[in-house]
Amino acid sequence: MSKPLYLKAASIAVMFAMGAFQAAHAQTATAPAKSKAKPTVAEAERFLNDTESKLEKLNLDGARAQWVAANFITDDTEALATYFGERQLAASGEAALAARRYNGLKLKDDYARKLKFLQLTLMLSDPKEREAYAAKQAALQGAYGKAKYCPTDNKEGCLPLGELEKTLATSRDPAKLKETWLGWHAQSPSYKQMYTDYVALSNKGAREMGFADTGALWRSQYDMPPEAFSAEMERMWQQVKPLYDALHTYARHKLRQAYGPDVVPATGPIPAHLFGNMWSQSWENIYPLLKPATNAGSYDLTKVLVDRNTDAKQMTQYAERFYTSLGMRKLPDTFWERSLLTKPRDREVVCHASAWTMDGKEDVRIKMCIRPTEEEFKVIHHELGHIYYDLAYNKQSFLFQNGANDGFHEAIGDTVALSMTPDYLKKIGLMEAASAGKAENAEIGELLQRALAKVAFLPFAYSVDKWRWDVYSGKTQPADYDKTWWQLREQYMGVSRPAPIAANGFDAGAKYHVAADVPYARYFLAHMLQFQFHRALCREAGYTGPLHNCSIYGNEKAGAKLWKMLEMGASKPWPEALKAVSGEERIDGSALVDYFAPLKTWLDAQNRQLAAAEAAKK
Ligand code: X8Z
Ligand code: ZN
Repeated sequence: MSKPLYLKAASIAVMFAMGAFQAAHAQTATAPAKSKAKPTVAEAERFLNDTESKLEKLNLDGARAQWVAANFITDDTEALATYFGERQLAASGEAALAARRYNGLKLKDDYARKLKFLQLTLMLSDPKEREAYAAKQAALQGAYGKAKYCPTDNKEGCLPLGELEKTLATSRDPAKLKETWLGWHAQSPSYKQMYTDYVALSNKGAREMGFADTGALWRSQYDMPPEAFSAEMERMWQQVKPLYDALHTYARHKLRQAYGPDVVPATGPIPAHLFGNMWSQSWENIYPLLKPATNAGSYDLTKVLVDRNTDAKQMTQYAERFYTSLGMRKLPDTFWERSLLTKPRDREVVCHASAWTMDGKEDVRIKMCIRPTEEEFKVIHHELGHIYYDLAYNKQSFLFQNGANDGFHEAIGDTVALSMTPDYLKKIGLMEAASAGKAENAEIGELLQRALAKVAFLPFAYSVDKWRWDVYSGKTQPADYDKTWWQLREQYMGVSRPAPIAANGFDAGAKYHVAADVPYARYFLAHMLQFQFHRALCREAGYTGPLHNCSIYGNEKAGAKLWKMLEMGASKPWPEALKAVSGEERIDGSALVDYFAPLKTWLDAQNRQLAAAEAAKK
């Protein structure tokens, strides 16, 4: 059930339990079903049309149940989400089995694609197991959404994740940071057993469908064999790794200056609580500690938003205006009526930002506890990327109402946010016309800030699913969850746990996407794709300068090109969608590397100087 496909939640996700659905590209499972007469093409087409309408209807019910459960966490809404989740799982499993009968028929491309999609799902034939699976999934969502850390002195009461994240972002007291980090990570062990049981059920469902395990099902979604997908991920990681290494080395020098050698070691991994983010997945909040010494620019978008009392609706409207400047439509009225934009005071909600399409038509919404920060300003652009994708493909038939692959869905809003240059901010009145852009190192400062969000993220995004693939394959057993989680964190990110591993801990479960079982490789892909899209759209706009200064704001020609790709939805294999916008057919790290090339040169020089200065001190 509810696998918020790209946290575009509800929609198809629900029944295609893995978001596996747009795996047009995947191999279909084996084992043909028993059949009486030889099936015909006409019969297959009828089956696909009927099944599509049936699933579409169930999806709407499921989406509503999930929406309510995420907006109002109670035992009752959890039970409703479970009820509809089980029904969807039953229907999608049944459809997948029935679909097998038509494998091998020579169908028109669209129908062949739909037949494949239908078989990229879990299938649990035992109703009890289906219910248990759906119940655990709903309960895990709820448990994560409700989790709070109650400090022992309890002066401030119990703190929800949003408060803890604020401390991680703004405090520079290592003891406070560590306590906060540990406080949040002490919550997830309470649902470790539930997660473990859930993984077993999920694997059972994947195996019933003929996949080796759920991880194999996830990796089967990319128009290539699952092993080829793992190899592609590794290829891309190797492309960007030198840039990450340079950033990590620079961060170490600066963090040592800020916190001292007792807190930040000269070699080996750096403690995870010092990066300004609960998962060390984005380092943009520690930009003030890392900014170039000679950079006079000190523009702070968060401060501007706070000083002006910019509210959640206004923040969202800024994002909407970006999309309309590209020639896209305004958001439907129901978006504003039905979205959740601020954290309610009197009830529990899942605050992790998500975008939803309910009916596959106009009923689109976001759910987000917006705070007035630069980080959240970008997240709203990200969420509206999902929403505009949903709106663009709403003329496609139900099974094609999805991204070209899940990385595409995650990349659209980020692509738009890459156009938030100082010139753009000045144009929309969020930056003084006179400020920034003049200081000696202003451009390097801006690039560094971007890299702290985008480059720091890469090994995190890569390793989350590396961990999960091993969990699903059984290579990592529950007793070793934390051990392997931290091995990967150390190996890829160069960060370490701020304290020894806790007995029966569940640090991975302190991340939303693990608790909610949302695949994560999509974000890694999105970080490659958004730079490819940005480069292509800037070209379309006739821009020829350095990519980090390009903004497509107001450029309808670039907007039209993007919209053309969005409209395709999942109707064609993703390389065709990529080609439509960029002329390229491969997801690749070179656009990202190009974008940050001036920063890489600067980081290498800084690292040489800083290393020499440290050596001289000894
Ligand atoms: O989960 C999200 C979005 C919703 S799809 C807010 N993101 C990932 C995360 O927060 O871990 C966006 C970037 C990575
Ligand atoms: Zn997203």
